[in-house]
Amino acid sequence: MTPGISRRTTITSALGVTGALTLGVPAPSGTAATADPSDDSTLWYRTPAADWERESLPIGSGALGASVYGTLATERLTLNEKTLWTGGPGAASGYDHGDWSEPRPGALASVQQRLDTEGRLAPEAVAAELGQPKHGFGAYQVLGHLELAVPGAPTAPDPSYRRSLDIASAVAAVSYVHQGATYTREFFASFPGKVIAGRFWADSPGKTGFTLRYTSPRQDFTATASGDRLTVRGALQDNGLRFEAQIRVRADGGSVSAGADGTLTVSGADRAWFVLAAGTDYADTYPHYRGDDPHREVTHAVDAAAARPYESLRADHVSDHRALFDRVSLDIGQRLPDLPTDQLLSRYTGGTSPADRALEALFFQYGRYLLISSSRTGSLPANLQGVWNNVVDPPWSADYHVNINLQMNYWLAEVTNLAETTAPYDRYIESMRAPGRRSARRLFDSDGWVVHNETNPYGFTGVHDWATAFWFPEAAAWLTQQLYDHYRFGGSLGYLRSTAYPVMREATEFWLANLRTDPRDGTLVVTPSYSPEHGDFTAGAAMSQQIVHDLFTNTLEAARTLRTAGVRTEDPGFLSRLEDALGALDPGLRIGSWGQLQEWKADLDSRTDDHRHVSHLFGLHPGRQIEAGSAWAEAAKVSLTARGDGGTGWSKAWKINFWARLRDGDHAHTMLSEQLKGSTLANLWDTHPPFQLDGNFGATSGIAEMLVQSHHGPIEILPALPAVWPEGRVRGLRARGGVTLDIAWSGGLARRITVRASRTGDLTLRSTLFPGGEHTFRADARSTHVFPTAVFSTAEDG
Ligand code: FUC
Repeated sequence: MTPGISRRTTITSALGVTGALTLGVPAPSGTAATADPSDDSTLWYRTPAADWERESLPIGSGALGASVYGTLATERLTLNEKTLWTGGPGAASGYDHGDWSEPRPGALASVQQRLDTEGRLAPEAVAAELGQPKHGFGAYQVLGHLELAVPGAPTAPDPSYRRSLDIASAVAAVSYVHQGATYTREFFASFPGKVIAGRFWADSPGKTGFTLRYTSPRQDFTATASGDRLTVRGALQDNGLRFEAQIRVRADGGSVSAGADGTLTVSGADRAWFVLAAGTDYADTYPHYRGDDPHREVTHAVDAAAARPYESLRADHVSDHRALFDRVSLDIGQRLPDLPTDQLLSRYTGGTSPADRALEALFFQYGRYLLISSSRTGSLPANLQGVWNNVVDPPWSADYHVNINLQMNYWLAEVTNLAETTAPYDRYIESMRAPGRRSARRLFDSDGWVVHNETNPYGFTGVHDWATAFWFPEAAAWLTQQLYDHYRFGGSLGYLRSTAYPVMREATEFWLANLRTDPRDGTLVVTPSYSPEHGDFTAGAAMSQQIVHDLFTNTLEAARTLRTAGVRTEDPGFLSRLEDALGALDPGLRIGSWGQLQEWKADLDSRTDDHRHVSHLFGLHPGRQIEAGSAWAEAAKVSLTARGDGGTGWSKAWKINFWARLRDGDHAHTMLSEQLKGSTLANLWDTHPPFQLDGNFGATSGIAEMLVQSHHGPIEILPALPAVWPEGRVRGLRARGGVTLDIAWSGGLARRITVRASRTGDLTLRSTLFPGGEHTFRADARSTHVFPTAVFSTAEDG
């Protein structure tokens, strides 16, 4: 943990008294000492990696990624550039965005009519009417592999061998002793430097050398070496997307030479390092999705990095990463034993040991690390595998599934103080509007924008014909939730007006045009409606209704906020149309025959159903329609209990969030431990199986939800603390309303709450700390508010 430092701060007491008092506050971002390799933010191993999926260690700068998994003799980095995708315009099999190639007049109305009369339809029957074969969707491509063959390296690791990833400084390393010398390799991906960098050195001079080579599973490139530079250029066969990577090697002492076979060799150096830049001619602009040839930018990035001292490149990287990473610290009583991470994981029981706490705290921070590394301004958002992929045909194309997965990737972003990482998400959603409008017109003959079950970087907003996963027009509405939440957390009216609201409003237009009156009860319903990947098609499934309810509620709130602020956004009729529709909307909340929250409008739920999607609880999380303690929450608990504690990695992660929202900290912790025991690989990547990163992000979000919630307005402190975390403190979590919080607790109860507000206004805290359980006060944007006042008498931090 970053130690507190003592400084003079102006604080306002719980009683409203303002005074200058001395108290411990955490060190500002970026000033913490470099992590000790044995501290609680390092993953480390005693053996080289043999398996990419289970053992590689990921580094990334958002646009670029590498997974480090070499042996002693050959260090290996699998390389990624986030936009390297087949499919889209120019794809060999043609491309139509998933929109129907021919108009289908009456097709949608006929399915709706059949649902009115028959009540339910098999997914295959609906897919036959509304689906079409998928073509040109494409897949995320590995960029290639960087192999560094080290002459004379030992074949087997010595006992001092160590492979590590320090997630606080975002540096991966390998070290070992050989014939009396200590050898070290380290790697990082720099967001400010726009390069991946690596350095090899030994503690005695002249002993560093390697031959560096680029390899690829595709045959679509040329690799040429000249001087200290290796240039890889190519174009994907499928769609002609151009890509380029350049690597430059530098050495202190010794020599660097280029081979005719496209290799670079360093020999007899004291230290040697490389920098690598890569890019493609992808652009996120409909309809062509092509921009400039990457040559200029790649050359510029690699030359600028190669011209700098390695130390300064590294220092800039570390401070850029720490400026985000260090904002949050979590202490739940962890004590890291001298155990490599794979053993820490295999010995984990979810019990009371400080080693179990160490894994949980590490897993929490790892989700933050992975988001920082895979989602930075200037490229696409984090995909199903973040940015890391080692093949040409990854599972589910390593795409953007939007029936939960992409959304889950960003659940942690605001609450764990990484709001900047949502910029690529916003831009991606924004760029989906143009093709999404086209899909709305071609499939629904409607205004608004739409996207279905999964999408790619080329605006695939239509459908395909995998019967249980092709139809989910609610995705657009769900995707806007994060944009509105970004406003709720950060409070920027400019953002709400220019970025969030236009996207929300257009998604709202779509649903205003597409809800239908249910002839059975006169409510407005989504039809056809499909509870993701589960059951039959019906009208008005719970998730469909709850998502539209969420969208309408958010859009109304946003429009009123903007109107109050004097921003003209509306034709006068829009708000009243929206209010009327929300009033007539079936809210998607029904309690069924066995006390469960119904997944469908008719009572069709089976008690023995353990499907991984728990879609009908959307209103509990990530929605805010269901309040803890209500009858709906009780019914949700019945459903969740019936679904059980199993599931895929991301499903378990979602269940952490659900139980936290139900204020059952012990059950939330049970789900966290189920995820760690059954759905986490040795490198702490979540596994569906296979590897899929949404579970990491969802688990970090779930842990944050156990500590702070603010979706209903009041800020709930420690709403779901499990018995196994009786003492602890968290620093830097965010709550809606522009609030940053530190909380210290003991005996399972909050002892001190520190609030830093970014704007002046009333805030309500809910905590056992206050008589009656609640305290409302006027937060001052320039002050730190500490509760309770009694703590003022001591300079102790915590
Ligand atoms: C959703 C899930 C699957 C998988 C896929 C990528 O469709 O139902 O389990 O996670 O996304």
